[in-house]
Amino acid sequence: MVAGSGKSAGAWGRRLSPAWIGLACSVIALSMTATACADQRDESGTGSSAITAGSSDGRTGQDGQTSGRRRLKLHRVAGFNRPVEVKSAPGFPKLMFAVEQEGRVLVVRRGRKLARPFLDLRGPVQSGGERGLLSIAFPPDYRKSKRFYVYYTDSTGDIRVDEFRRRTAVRARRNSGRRVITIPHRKNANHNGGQLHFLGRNLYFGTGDGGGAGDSDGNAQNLRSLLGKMLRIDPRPQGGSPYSIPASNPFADVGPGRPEIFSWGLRNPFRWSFDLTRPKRPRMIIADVGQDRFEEINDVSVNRANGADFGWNAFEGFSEFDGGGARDSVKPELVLTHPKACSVIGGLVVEDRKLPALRGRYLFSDFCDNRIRSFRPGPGRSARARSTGLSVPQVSSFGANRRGSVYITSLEGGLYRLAQ
Ligand SMILES: [Ca+2]
Repeated sequence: MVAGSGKSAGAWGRRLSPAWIGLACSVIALSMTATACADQRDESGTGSSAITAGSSDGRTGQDGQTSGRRRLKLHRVAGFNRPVEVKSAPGFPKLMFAVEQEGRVLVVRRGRKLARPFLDLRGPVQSGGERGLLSIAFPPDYRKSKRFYVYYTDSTGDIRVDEFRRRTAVRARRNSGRRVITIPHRKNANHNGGQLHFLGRNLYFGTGDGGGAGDSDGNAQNLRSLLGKMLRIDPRPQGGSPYSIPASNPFADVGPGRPEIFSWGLRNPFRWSFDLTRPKRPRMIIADVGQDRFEEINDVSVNRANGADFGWNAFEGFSEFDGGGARDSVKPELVLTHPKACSVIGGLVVEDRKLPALRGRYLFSDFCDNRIRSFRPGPGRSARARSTGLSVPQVSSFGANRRGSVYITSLEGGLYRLAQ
């Protein structure tokens, strides 16, 4: 990242500020005890000012107390080198895959990290700041097809999605790589987006606006650019093409936009997820890192997201940024205000029955604030975030295994499992 330039250069890779270090719960404490440290700011009653409820009048929400009779805890599972994602794979319920920013994917089997990496892409991946290997995704037919996908920045800074195949359950074929899509991204090192998820056979991924600050190139609202977008493709080769376009994409056949575009108006959707609580009505919850004032979390049905404008850079949060206007853009469900928040880290909706305090709630955090918080998502709700009482320094992502157990990664190295 570009040092010392704060928000404009460091969406989620911002350097530690002294104030932040003072407030953070140390990773050593987390690793030595079964119970994570409580968040001091919640106890002091000053923790609510960073959250604004999801309404345009900007009223301030309240952080609640830790919910449930049994306390939530974080168990340290394993350590990695700057983990940025943790994923599970269909058909392999005992495995978790941890993505290291530098370019490796490692396997955790029944709670134990395996020494040999699943995949090592440290050669082609350019890592550092916000760049690196940022995501992995396994399609529903992974067990049979053996195909999976990775999202990374290459030696030029361009964004790449490549396909690989597994050799065994715990080892990929390094030489099976196939380029699916390359998205030019050489101008700035920041805002690379970076998370892949499958819904059915289609692969969705969010890209950043091209970096710098303020989207000075106007990419997010430019329907001829693949930057600042949620994209959707079927990543299997078809008719000589490395991927195909789902017929229901908004610009699949005609229109002003590139056919890969699913949604636009995003700044840097570094972490986002599907909410499959109601499988017939899937939702997308997109945490979009903000500029200098507001972090935002958007919660819409997949149907609504198809062809939707999430506002940037006309709006930052609810506030006009460049132009504003009466456009029909999606407004955030929840906004976090600076300076306490700096880079929202999107999480997931908890489905684990063993986490009754959080079941049905959306977990998230912020890279500077680093408290783990939640709200109840869904249509027609005004989101009210409350604290879990837990903090993870340099929090980088949330993931779940096939049974719904929730995991959290820290750039400091820790992979934690949430328990109650
Ligand atoms: Ca927005």
